Amino acid sequence: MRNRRTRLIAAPLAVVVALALAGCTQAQMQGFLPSQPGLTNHVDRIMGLWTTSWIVLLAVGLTTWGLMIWAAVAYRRRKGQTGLPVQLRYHMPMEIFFTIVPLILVAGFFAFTARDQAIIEEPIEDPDYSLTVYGKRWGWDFVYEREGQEPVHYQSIQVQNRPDSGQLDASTLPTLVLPTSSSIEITLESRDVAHSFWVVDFLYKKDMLPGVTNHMYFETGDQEGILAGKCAELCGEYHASMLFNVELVSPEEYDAYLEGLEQQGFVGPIDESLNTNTGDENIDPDRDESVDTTNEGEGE
Ligand SMILES: [Cu+2]
Repeated sequence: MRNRRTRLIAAPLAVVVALALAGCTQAQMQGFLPSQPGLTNHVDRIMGLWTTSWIVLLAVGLTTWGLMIWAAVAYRRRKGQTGLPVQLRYHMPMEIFFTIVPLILVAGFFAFTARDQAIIEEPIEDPDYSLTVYGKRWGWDFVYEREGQEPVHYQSIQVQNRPDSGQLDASTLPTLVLPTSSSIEITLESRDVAHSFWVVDFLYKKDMLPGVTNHMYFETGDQEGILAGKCAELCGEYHASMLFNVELVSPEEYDAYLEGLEQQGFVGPIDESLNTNTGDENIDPDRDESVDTTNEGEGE
C-alpha cells in the first residue's frame, strides 16, 4: 500500500521535474539575471548563488504554504464541535525543529554568500590591464593605464537630451572600452559625491565615494559586445542620466583605441586635481582662511 502510494506520487513528480529542467530556457536557468555565462569570471558564481538561493527559498515556501493549507483543512471545525480544540504547547521536538531549521538556513545563506564575496573581492596581483574610473555629477572619466607610458584618458560630459523629443540621445553616452580575455583591475573614485559604478551584465556594482579608493577585479571572457552601465547611487538631479556604455573588444582593438586617444592628445592621468570636492587634506594651504570651507549649509 505504502509502496504504491509512493509510486503514485513519485512518478508524476519525476516527470514534472524532468520536463521543467529540459524545458528551461537559458534565461530561466540563470534566474532571469541580465547576463551571459562566462562574460566575466564572476558571473557564473553570482548566478549560481542567486538560483540556488531561489530554489531553497521556493522549497521552504512551498513546504510552509503546504503545511499551512493542510493544517487548515485537516483541523477545520467539524459539525457539532464546540469550544477550543486540544491545544498543543511545549512540544519540544517541534520547537527545536522550527528553531534549528531557520538557523541552518540563515547560516547556509551567510556561508555561501561570504564564500562567494571573498572570491569576488580577491585582488588580482598582476592584472593585464589597470584603469581608473571617476564618477562625477553627472558623467564619467576613464583613465587607461599603460605599461611604461603615460596613461591616456577619456573625459565625458553629461548625456544630452535630443532637442526635438527631449529623450535621451544615446549617441552622447560615454563609452568605457575593455579588452576581452584579460584580467582587469578598475580603481573607483568620485570627484564629488557618492556614486556607484554598475555594469549591469557583470552582475556587480561598487560604491565610488569621495576620499575613498575602491577596487574591482575580474577577468573578461572572450565575448565581445556593448553592455549597459549606470550610476547606482542617487547622486542628484541628473542621476538618472548618469549612464555609460561598456564596449568589450579584443586586446588588439583595445590597444588601438588607447593609441587613438594618445593621437587625439588625451594623454595624462586627469587625477584628483580635477575633483570638485577635494576633502580637507587636499585643501590648498594658500587659500583665504576667512572663507568658510565646511560644507555646512550647502544642503547636499
Ligand atoms: Cu551618480
